[in-house]
Amino acid sequence: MTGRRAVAVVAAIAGLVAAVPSAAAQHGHGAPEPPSAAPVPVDVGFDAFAPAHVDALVGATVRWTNVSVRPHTVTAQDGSWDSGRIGVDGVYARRFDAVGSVPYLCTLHPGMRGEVSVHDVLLDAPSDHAAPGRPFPLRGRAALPAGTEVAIEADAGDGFAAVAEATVAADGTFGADVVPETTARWRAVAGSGPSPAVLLPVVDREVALARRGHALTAVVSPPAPGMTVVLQLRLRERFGWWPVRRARLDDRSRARFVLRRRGGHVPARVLLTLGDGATELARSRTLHVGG
Ligand SMILES: [Cu+2]
Repeated sequence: MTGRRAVAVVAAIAGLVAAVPSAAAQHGHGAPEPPSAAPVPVDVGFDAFAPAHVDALVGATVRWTNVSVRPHTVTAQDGSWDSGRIGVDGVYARRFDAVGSVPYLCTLHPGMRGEVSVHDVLLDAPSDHAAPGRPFPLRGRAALPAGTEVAIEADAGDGFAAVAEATVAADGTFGADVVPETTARWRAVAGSGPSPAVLLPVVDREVALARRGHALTAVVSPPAPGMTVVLQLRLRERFGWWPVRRARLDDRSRARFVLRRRGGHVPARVLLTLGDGATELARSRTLHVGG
């Protein structure tokens, strides 16, 4: 039943505790890339650009790669620049230094159209859902001097309103922890105008925890397959709750932890977290394992 498709984790607690520092040091998968990061990639397909719309920071390079079996061009709609023929597997890169929208097309197949939107400020699309009333880290990048103030705005249906402020760091990134109550669109405002809006879904989730023998099964509802859960144990020798194992919810929104421990009862609970494994969204009741 549950065990087959569940994430089965078998580990000795002693070994898990020893592994905690390395787990804590892991980088969250949603960490923002610095503004000087790799070019924005666009695939040139048989009859379409993918994605057809990209957002880029001022000064960023967009890189088109012909992944199809015939030649194409990347040509500004106003004729101001032209890649020439891009052969199969060929690449064309162009840097964009001015804010604004730049429509382009393929002159060989004029139905192929795309657009580059260039901005002073971009908000990273959240990779996780938020929970109501809990802090959520919003991150972004700016092509603006360090120290520039960035207004963080939200629109839950009544129009955008300022919610938080952030400051551009030396590496061009900025961030603010916001506490959303409901699903909303978010944007950053600085320089020449607002960033494109990103949607931050807010979902109130519950973590049910059941024990059978040495196995703990966590079920998150509403379903959240792929999201991160963390098993915590309250360890007397560590003076509190410690994360001992991290897992991803399977396609049935479950995770299974199998514990082996000699002697003594240990309180255990499971947290639903952001991808960083640290920012809590919901937590289960506490059960006792071992003994
Ligand atoms: Cu073409």
